[in-house]
Amino acid sequence: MEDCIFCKIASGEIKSDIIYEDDKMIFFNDLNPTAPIHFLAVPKKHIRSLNELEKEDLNLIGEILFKIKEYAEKEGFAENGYRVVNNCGEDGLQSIKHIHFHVLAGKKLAWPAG
Ligand code: DGP
Repeated sequence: MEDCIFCKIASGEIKSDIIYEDDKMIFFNDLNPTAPIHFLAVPKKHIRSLNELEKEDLNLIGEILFKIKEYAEKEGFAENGYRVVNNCGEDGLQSIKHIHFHVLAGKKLAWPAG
């Protein structure tokens, strides 16, 4: 996807604060963090939003969630807990049209959202 900022981050064209990467996904710190720990977990494959998810992508999404869990354990914030958020579409306030999961941790988070 030529004009996708997250594709450009994944390809290295745009620099970001990468905290984890493999052949399928990339994790990097959010530009505008709203918690002491706030990073984005992003598949390298360009999927526009949750609405465009196909059955063939299910393993990929499962692997991303599993890697978030492993990362939380490794970094020591799994025990206190964390939040994984996907914003989808206009009402969901999705600003970047490449599916991503916000991971928030490091404080007692507020709820409800909305
Ligand atoms: P949303 O699409 O609303 O779920 O959130 C997109 C998030 O992406 C937002 O919290 C800010 C972050 N973001 C946007 N552009 C960049 C960027 O160039 N680098 C980084 N690290 N984060 C970005």
